Amino acid sequence: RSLSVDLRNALLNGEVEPWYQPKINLSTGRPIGVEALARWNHPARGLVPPAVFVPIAEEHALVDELDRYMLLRASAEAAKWVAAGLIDHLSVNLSPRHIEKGDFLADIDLALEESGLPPAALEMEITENHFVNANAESLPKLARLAARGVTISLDDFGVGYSNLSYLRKIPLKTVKIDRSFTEDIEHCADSRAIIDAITRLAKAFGLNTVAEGIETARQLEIIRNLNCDEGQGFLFARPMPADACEAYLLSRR
Ligand code: G
Ligand code: G
Ligand code: NA
Ligand code: MN
Repeated sequence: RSLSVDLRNALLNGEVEPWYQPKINLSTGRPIGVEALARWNHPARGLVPPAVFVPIAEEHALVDELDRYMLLRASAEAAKWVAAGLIDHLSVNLSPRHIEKGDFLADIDLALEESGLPPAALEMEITENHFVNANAESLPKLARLAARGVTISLDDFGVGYSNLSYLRKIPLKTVKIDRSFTEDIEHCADSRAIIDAITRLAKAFGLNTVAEGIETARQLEIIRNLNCDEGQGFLFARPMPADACEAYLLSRR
């Protein structure tokens, strides 16, 4: 059977679940949020990575269902962490296709209502690449999202074809600097210069910055010196199931 058929069933019978990767406030060293990342435990194939099934979901118009499922489950699970003061917010990835075609505002309203998560504690991550072919309806939809108090983060920033004017047009709170810059920051002066430029630009626009993919203490030190606000990466924690994430957050409260 094809993976797309399997994925449709997987969403119904709970084979897909959100794992969570913490985001760290680099001035306090404390977790400030968690990003929900989809994991699919296929009964025959084992763990199927999102790099494989997210594109399949996008091709087969299943991504709205995947995003809705993730949004509902992650909001329900993370609402108690927010209520307990363990984190400020939950971040959920939103596929470009879902923004363009889907009724994602209704999905978000449902997730907020069912979970009791305050809108300001929900952040939607939108990949920068989306805005290459953004249709005219995306921007007003994102404005309506922001009007609800939900925040928006521009994911994978710096590697797409984005036009810097989107920093003004999209009601953003946060810019996530792509992992590829963090990866070679120790050896590549250009990557340091790019991160430096992005953090300065973000500051000028009043935006928060997150560096992705921090794996070493040295990378962390450089990123701190470049005045990045938050960090995420294997140095702090890998994505983990809800139980493990809760234990991690409790141990660092
Ligand atoms: O979790 P990594 O571990 O492998 O994720 C790979 C890619 O899949 C990332 O680009 C991530 O944004 C995307 N992804 C993970 N979970 C989701 C999800 O729930 N919805 C969408 N649209 N993309 C996701
Ligand atoms: O596109 P997005 O930023 O949502 O993708 C997140 C992806 O990055 C996930 O696949 C996650 O597992 C992965 N990731 C998170 N931290 C690190 C890290 O420190 N190193 C590497 N190599 N991957 C990471
Ligand atoms: Na993301
Ligand atoms: Mn990213």
